[in-house]
Amino acid sequence: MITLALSKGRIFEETLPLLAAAGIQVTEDPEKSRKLILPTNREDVRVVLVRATDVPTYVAHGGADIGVAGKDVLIEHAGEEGDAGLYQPLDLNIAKCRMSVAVRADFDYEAAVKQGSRIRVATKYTTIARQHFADKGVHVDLIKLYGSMELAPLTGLADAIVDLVSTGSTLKANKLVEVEQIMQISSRLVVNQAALKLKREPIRALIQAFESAIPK
Ligand code: PRT
Ligand code: MG
Repeated sequence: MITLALSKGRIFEETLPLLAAAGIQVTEDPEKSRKLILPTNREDVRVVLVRATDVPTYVAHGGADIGVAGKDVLIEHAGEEGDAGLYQPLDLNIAKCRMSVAVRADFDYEAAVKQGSRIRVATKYTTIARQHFADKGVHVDLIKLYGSMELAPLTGLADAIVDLVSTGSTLKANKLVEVEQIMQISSRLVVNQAALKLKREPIRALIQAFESAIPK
């Protein structure tokens, strides 16, 4: 049996065509079912639904053999737990967005950076943010949040946020402006290293099929 860990929503949706290329169809709709283990048309493949941030944990510890996770999630996971046991053979080029710095329109980010003042930055992505500002030589006080980062500059909790942006409409709706792009983000295939040895052939076949179907 091969167990694939996916999160509901955009990663599940955008992984479906890759699975199809491997001849795999998920036979139940996660939006309609309450099941956390979904069967497929192949008796030897099943999908487990987990939170996006839990995918690397499942795969690293063998709760799943393979999984799909955003680069953001993988960097943060490695920052907290290291990346032992996790093999990342493919960038799937799906669930694309970017990691950016955003501020209130009336906050002069460039001036604050130039003056060398301490900037208060709220984010869920503390590993990425810490590294980014360290590389720039900017002093920051990081404030860890678990959601609704946009609120932080609006309430005075922080001067800036580090968050994912795709269309930009969330920032716009909250009157925030993107002042720096830190990195492009897409989702990767992650494989449990022990499973790669023990279930070598079926996993290699999956990796190859996925690779042939990566969107341009
Ligand atoms: O939502 P939930 O709390 O359950 O979990 P999650 O946010 O971890 O999962 P999910 O499914 O939302 O995201 C899974 C992965 O998709 C992330 O790890 C990213 O790699 C990738 N991805 C791609 C995104 C986005 N695009 C994205 N736009 N993840 C989140 N967003 C959010 C962003 O945080 C912001 O709140 O969408 C908002 C901005 O979108 P725009 O279009 O308004 O700019
Ligand atoms: Mg989300």
